[in-house]
Amino acid sequence: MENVKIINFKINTDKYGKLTPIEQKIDIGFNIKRVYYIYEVEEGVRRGFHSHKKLEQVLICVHGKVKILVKTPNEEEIITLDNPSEGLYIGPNIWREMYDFEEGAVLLVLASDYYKVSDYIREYDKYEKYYKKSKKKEVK
Ligand code: T46
Repeated sequence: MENVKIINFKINTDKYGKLTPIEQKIDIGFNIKRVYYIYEVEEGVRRGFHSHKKLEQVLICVHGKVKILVKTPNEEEIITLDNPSEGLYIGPNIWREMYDFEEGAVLLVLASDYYKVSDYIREYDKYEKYYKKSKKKEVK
């Protein structure tokens, strides 16, 4: 779907285990200004429920398993992340929810900007309006 894609990172396997490098501008199309990770999420918890105006991010489940719902007013998709060599790119203007965190799961996020409260849209009806307005602007 628009502004969402899976990125497959390189895996270096040898007799000592596996190593996956991630390099800015090579594996990730944006400059990484922030890294955070979500962990110790209890069973039944659903997080997210927002969209970003400008922020680009790549989500990587470095341990365990988690489901990500990505949604626009026109389409939606559920992606299971359970592979540390796979990233989910989510660009601007996409509603997201994260749920079904497996016990011990760690969701690592690479972000294109610092934490800015003003970039969040946390109510779905406001997001829908913002999305439709920005699509109209694109057509002009
Ligand atoms: C996103 C999904 C995938 C900070 O202080 N700095 C930060 O960089 C972040 C991301 C959060 N926070 C604070 C703000 C809240 O008090 O940490 C608390 C939890 O954040 P939030 O409720 O926004 O977490 P999620 O899991 O709903 O969403 C996060 C990101 O905020 C968001 O950008 O796309 O993960």
